[in-house]
Amino acid sequence: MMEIDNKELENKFQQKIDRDIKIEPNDWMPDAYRTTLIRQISQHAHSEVVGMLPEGNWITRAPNLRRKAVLLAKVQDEAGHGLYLYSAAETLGADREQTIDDLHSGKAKYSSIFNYPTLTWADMGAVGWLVDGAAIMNQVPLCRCSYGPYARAMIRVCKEESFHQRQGFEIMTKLAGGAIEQKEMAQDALNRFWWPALMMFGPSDADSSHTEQSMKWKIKRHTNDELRQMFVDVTVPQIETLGLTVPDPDVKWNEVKGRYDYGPIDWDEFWQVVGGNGPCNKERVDARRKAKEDGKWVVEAAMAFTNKRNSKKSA
Ligand code: FAQ
Repeated sequence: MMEIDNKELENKFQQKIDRDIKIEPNDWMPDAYRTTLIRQISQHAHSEVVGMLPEGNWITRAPNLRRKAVLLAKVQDEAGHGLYLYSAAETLGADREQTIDDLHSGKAKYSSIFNYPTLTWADMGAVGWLVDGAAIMNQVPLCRCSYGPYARAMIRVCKEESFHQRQGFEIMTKLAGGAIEQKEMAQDALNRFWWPALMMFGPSDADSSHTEQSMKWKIKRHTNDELRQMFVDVTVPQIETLGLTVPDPDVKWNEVKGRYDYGPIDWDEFWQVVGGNGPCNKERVDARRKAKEDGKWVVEAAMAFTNKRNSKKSA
């Protein structure tokens, strides 16, 4: 009997998805839909928060006050994105503390891209342009995700990411049009971030364990490879506009398919980084753990203050 009820609920649920009706926190949903969303949204939240580290590294070293103010604002935006996303995961019943502990214990994933170091100022340009550019490509379709709170959070996030992408492109434009040394710095940053940016979209469709089901549930609207291709198609002409060289000799316009072909991705490197063995994985997780430790007294003080106020109120 129970099984028949569940089947019926599942059918109704899928019909709603097929009719593009949003699923809201109190609506019935299959356990696996809830689990998938908690997984994806919390990984996304962690990515935003860990993503503050490679750029935070440059706030004190930005070349002038204007650059410093812009970078500071961008990094603060990422913190905000993390907060919306942790809240969205909470609407599904996730416990925020547990979610964050999972990041700190190395159990939870976050985007591979943030395990690469940011070595020069040009990396701030490359991260804004390529990493935020890839993030937008992936997140604009998430504004139409079937889960209401996630979709609505994405609308604001995408507006901000679009500002981030432009500030990165502006840095690259300045450097690419500057002295020879500056242009070389821009090219070097592009060389180092190009392949990791392509990997951000996730494994190839053949190796993506979640895509098929997530597409049926309209959590994902495109496959990883489709989004990666769209990114290559918009970014290659931008590289040409900057007067830089695409760091892949196989990139070539394919007249028949109406898109760029590109060379093979080093999936071994991707899985190594996802598995915790990238250049900065340890440093990133250690930094987040330390931030929690160092901020403990603030949380304790805030809790003590709230408790005191509540007991006064009830007295
Ligand atoms: N890194 O079956 P799929 C940003 C894992 S935000 C690490 O294809 P799915 C803003 C995946 O979790 C960037 N792990 O998985 C910013 C799964 O493992 P699991 C983050 C990855 O979920 C800019 C396994 O591989 N954006 O940049 C990665 O269907 C600048 C199999 O993969 C989001 O999180 C990866 N790149 O598709 C901040 C967007 N790719 O969980 C600061 C939301 C895959 O089974 C500065 N997320 N894996 O153990 C998504 O759209 C999807 O989750 C994908 C992966 C597309 C990332």
